[in-house]
Amino acid sequence: MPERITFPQDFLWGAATSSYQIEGAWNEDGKGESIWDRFTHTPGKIIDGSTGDVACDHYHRWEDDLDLMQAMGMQAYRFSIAWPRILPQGRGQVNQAGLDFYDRLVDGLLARGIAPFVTLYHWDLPQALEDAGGWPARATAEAFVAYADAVSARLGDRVTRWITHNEPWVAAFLGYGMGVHAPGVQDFQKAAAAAHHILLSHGWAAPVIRANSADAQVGITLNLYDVAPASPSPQDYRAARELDGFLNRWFLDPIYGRHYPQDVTAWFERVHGVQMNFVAADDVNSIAAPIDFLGVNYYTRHVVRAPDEDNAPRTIHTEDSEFTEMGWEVAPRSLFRLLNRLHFEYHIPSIYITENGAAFSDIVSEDGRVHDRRRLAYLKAHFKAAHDAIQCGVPLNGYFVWSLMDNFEWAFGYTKRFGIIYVDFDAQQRIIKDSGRWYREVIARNGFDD
Ligand code: IFM
Repeated sequence: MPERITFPQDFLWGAATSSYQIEGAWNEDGKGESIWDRFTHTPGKIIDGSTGDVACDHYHRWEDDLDLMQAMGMQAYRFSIAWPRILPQGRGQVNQAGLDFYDRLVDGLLARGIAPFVTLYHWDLPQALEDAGGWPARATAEAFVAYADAVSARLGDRVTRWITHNEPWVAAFLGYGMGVHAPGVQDFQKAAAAAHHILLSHGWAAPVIRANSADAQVGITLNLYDVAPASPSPQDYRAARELDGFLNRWFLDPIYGRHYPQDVTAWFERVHGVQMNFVAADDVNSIAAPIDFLGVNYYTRHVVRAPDEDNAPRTIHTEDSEFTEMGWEVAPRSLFRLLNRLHFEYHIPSIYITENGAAFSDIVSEDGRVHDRRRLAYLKAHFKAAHDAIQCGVPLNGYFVWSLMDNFEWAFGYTKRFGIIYVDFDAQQRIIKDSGRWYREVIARNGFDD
């Protein structure tokens, strides 16, 4: 007999996207240049030489996309706002046409009974702000607050769920440390300063959003991992603790009022020469501004082995595990462990999974369908893990699949497909994949048979 898995009555099911990955229209209606426009227009940065200039052309096709969401029974939609559409120079003059686009989008969602979850920053920083120092400069955090003010003043009467930032670790360390994301800087001192200013801007913006949006629930989304040692050796334990500090605790601790973890600041200094001279007296209190929920982006776990030399710890691939096209291990039980850890260690009152999904290579079959069996299995296993966590008392309130549709996967261009809707980028045709069809049933039944 299959086991019936049922979620709590008010559990929200949705899907997520981000502006640069789907919108296109990179220079229309007064939009300014973003760091991702500049980065993708620079030869050699993106694996397939592609850009987000057109992407899914969602800027022009948003009504059809919302109709598709409605047909799939989506209850919530997480999308991000392109800062340079609102403030082409990053600060100063507001571009009304940019705000109008998101105003229509929000109304379109509400008219279809879909709750908007707005992310203010999903990596498309106005290039003008980057030219003035980018996230390593404190002034960018101040500019973010003015931007959050402009957006929440316009949409705050209808939008109640606000996410300040998406994955600060990625924005800071891939963008300014390793240089594989925009703006392509390789400087760990700058990356650490960027991470700090992103968190600071989050803390400063939270009360501003609340002032503009009476029923606002404000949160932040982090990319989090279950990190385990490869063996019981003290060396591997230490390496796992370091990676956990770098990826998870560096963000969770200050957000939840515990300041920056000292073992990680020491590690940063030892391994990357980072000085924490960018932290001003009251910053840790600002970062710890009360928030209503935590957004968790979960994709994989890390099994860690100590490095030979005193360098960054290494993630190893476990034999017999399944891996996605990103090379990420499929590890649903680690989602269960992570959610429990967040609940018991940080006492978080409300959690949403704001992203979870998998890249697999999809083909359109002769019957015109996309039989993405592995993605369906991935989602099912992760939904089950989330359900188990709820049984343990974890206050998980909703789940957003990444992604609503195939899109521009950053440095990988269009070579990785994460969607539950297939996109033919030449014809801009959409096909709901088998995973999307199955997801429609899950939403309708608020659960599934295991
Ligand atoms: O596509 C990204 C998204 O923008 C942020 N989280 C991870 C996804 C998959 O890499």
